[in-house]
Amino acid sequence: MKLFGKLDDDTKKRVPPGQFLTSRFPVLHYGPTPEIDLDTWTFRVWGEVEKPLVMSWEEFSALPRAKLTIDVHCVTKWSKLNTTWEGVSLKTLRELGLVIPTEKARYVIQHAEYGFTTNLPLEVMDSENFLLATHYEGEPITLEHGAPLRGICGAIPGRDELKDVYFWKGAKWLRGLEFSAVDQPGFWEQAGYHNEADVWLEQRARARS
Ligand SMILES: Nc1nc2c(c(=O)[nH]1)N[C@H]1C(S)=C(S)[C@@H](COP(=O)(O)O)O[C@H]1N2
Ligand SMILES: [Mo]
Repeated sequence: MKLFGKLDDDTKKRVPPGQFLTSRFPVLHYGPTPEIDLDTWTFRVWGEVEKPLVMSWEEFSALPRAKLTIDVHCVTKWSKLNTTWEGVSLKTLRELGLVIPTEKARYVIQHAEYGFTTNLPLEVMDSENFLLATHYEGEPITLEHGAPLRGICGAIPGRDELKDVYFWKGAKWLRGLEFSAVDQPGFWEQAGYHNEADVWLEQRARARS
């Protein structure tokens, strides 16, 4: 492919080692696409928080939203630059007092439909390049991409101090967040993917012991 040869230096810097660019938006997940009923849908927060939270779709969609443009990097080696999302940040949930992690909270486990989970350190979920997203490119996220709510994570160009993790660390069809004192490797992490998933360090597969 000649594609990479045409990239300017600034763009090349945004492509992590071992990745190639795509302008498509591949759909990748394990298992079937769920059916969602927004009338009975809930978003829950539990575990190491001062008080558990349950919100309806109506309540969740009334929360203040933030916009985020990130480069996303899939462990299967495709990267997509400049994807724009809208949704609710963990920072907003904290500022509104809806989520108050306890002193013991160190990790956040995203729980999705069909029991899919993925885990991140609290400080990664808390940072600017992670969002609980409801919209993609100005439109509600489509069902195959994780409607009505998914975690998203990626790289903000120029913000080298932020940790960038592979896209599997954002759960599609997200239904809740579990705060935990101990780490709990999720679905792909248990299947052999690297627990930390740093895209610049190419932490793709778990090191074999
Ligand atoms: N619920 C759920 N979320 C998931 C996955 C999954 O299997 N189930 N796969 C992850 C992986 S490996 C990737 S690369 C992204 C893909 O998101 P996309 O289909 O919108 O491109 O979703 C992530 N979130
Ligand atoms: Mo992936």
